[in-house]
Amino acid sequence: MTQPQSPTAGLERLLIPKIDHVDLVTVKLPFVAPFGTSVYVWTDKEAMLLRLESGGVIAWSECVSDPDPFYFYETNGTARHIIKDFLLSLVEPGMTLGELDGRFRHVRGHGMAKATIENGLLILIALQKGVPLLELLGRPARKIMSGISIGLKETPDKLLAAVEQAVAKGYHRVKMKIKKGQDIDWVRAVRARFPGLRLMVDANGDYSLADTAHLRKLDAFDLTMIEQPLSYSDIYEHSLLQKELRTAICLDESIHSLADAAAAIALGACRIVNIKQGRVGGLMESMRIAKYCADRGVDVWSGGMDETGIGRAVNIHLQTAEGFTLPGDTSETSNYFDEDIADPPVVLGAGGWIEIPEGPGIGVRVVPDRILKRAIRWERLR
Ligand code: OSB
Ligand code: MG
Repeated sequence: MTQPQSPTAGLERLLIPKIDHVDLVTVKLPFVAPFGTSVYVWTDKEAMLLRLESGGVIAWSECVSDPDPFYFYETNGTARHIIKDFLLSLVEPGMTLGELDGRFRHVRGHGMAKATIENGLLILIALQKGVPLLELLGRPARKIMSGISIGLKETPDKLLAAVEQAVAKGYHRVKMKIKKGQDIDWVRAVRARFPGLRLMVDANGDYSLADTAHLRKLDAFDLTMIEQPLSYSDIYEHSLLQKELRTAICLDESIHSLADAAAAIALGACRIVNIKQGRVGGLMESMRIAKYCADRGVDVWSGGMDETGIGRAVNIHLQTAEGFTLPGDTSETSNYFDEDIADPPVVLGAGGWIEIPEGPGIGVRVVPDRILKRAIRWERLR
């Protein structure tokens, strides 16, 4: 039997160019409205950006961590520390991305920090070759499905209004956040108003196994999935819960690597996987997970971290990879920002589809004036 081709074999052979300058630039962008989960409410996006300069070519990548550890253990502070003090010195010109991947494995965890560098290098190499990122990834261009994540609202009416607006725009699916005490009745209200809508919920780990009977009530609403109902760090208890639910469980927070995804699938802890490229350590591990899932009939979609236009574009390119079968958390830029740091913004086209930004690299242009306007910290590392 021949070994199935790894989806990242070609990428692992790419050579790292000489890097002339490395900067970390933190920008702060106000959200158009607060974004609430069961854990925390964010009112702005504080994004740490990596700027790589090589032979006059400039590549930007985005670290998807928040300033706080309320979604994930990594923060902008830990990512800065790991990038500055451990990862950057491992990057040497002339070595392959596969070798770098091997070196990065000596640093335990901290996938968001690793992804920032790996993605930055991939974008840089794509720019230097003059090809779109997806072409470097070996993927054909295609339109991407859209999806919106609606945060917790103060009243059911406000939730219904937000869903109404999303449906009117043509989003392919709607995700609503839930938490204990703000779940069954709220989902029932949305489902009653939008019977045919592709609808899912995300609990961000708010429940425990003691809530099994309560969560089973969600089976009545024909949801495409329930995302991360139990603890952010659990896989095993999700396997017990999945046996009690008709609705598919999707894991988000619990999946940090291909090994985690394999364990979750083997245990029957989920039937769907949310891949956030940053949480799993970058584009290459994302492609490995997506292929692994595709080979086993497990659906995969791209999550989002309410990224600026840089991270948003990376997620769009990633979704051309094999295995991304479901609409992700890829919404219009205007869902989060009045003015982003990159152009053009993401907009839904006809039928709710999203076009891949054209041109070399991620296809969006980082606007220097907007970076300067939004920067709260600028640090030259090399
Ligand atoms: O749980 O998927 C999540 C945003 C921040 C942290 C965690 C999550 C989210 C989202 C929004 O749901 C996704 C997006 O629109 O980018
Ligand atoms: Mg989630």
